[in-house]
Amino acid sequence: MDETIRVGLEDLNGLSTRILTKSGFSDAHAGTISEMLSTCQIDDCHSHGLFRLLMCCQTMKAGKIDGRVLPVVAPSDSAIVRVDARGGMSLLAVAAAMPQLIEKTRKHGIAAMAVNRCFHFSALWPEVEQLSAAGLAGMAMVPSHSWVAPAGGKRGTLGTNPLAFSWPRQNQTPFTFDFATSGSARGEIELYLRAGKPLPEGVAVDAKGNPTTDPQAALDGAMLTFGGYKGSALSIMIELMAGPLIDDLTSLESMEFAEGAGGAPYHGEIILAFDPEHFSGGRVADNDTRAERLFADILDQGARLPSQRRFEARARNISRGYVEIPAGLYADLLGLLN
Ligand code: NDP
Ligand code: PYC
Repeated sequence: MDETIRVGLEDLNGLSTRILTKSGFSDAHAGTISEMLSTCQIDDCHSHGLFRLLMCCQTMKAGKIDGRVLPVVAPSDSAIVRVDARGGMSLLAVAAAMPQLIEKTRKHGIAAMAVNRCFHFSALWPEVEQLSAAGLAGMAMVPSHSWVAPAGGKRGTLGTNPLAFSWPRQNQTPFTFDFATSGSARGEIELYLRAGKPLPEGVAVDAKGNPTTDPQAALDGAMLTFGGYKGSALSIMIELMAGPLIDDLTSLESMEFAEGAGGAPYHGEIILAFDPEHFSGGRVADNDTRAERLFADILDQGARLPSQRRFEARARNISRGYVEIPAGLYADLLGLLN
């Protein structure tokens, strides 16, 4: 990393909250957003840590979000909990519905949360890890804006569409992955732009459809899905599952809704949860042993599990008591307080 500034862990939430409340978010929204940003920053998830304060403030400036609205969780006897974010940021809505999702999953074995009408800027792993912390397996997905070309195309139709999964493990960190179905998150490309560095090959094409490693040309052109037609199909699935399935917008529609204003996309989110107790016929301990054998065989050959880097970063940052962020970003964040 270039020149960096140390931010003490005890200052992380306060800095974010001050910026968010100044920008117009209520204490409740600022609290859940700050918690998410600090959690990501402590794990060195730079594209969705403090950097995303810029997007949150841009979203407020764009004028379509309600920074003070409270979400409404619909009453339901079924395995589906629906929460209407009512045009606010997603996180307060997810927090309001998460206890019901856990309760319904324990009751039915499988349950889902559909979040509607939310602005969305965040990483998904902290949400699925709430499920694995409760002993459940969880998946989450969202569309975004139509920045990503489908395999074989050269025009943005799909979102960067992250998919996250978390599996509970006894007495240790869960097995979790969380990735964009584009070659990288758009936030990552923005970080390359800020650092003045070229992108890896194969992530984007320019506005004429030619491969590019220039971050600005990539942002002006179209991003590509990971894994060719396979990532493209996964991305389309996410559009459908977190869009039409739950009566919410696709990335194309989110982009139209924005009318060229910056900030976070506006759409829905789906979170699915599974209770191993129900699915394994009560043989959770035996099956955990078999899952652990799988993980051990991966590690035994020198491969790493997803999230291992993140858990190591968390341990390091917690033990030293601070995170490091680029000095340029820190200056931009302080600028948001003026
Ligand atoms: P990365 O490519 O950085 O990482 C994706 C996942 O792969 C992580 O779980 C990572 O673990 C794991 N991983 C990376 N390298 C290896 C390896 N060598 N072996 C095994 N596992 C590995 O993520 P993205 O840039 O695609 O996404 C970053 C974040 O952006 C995500 O949290 C996502 O939710 C968020 N995002 C949000 C969007 C939104 O609309 N809200 C849109 C797009 C992305 P580790 O962390 O330990 O490296
Ligand atoms: O990094 O692709 C991204 C992203 C989109 C919305 C929030 N993050």
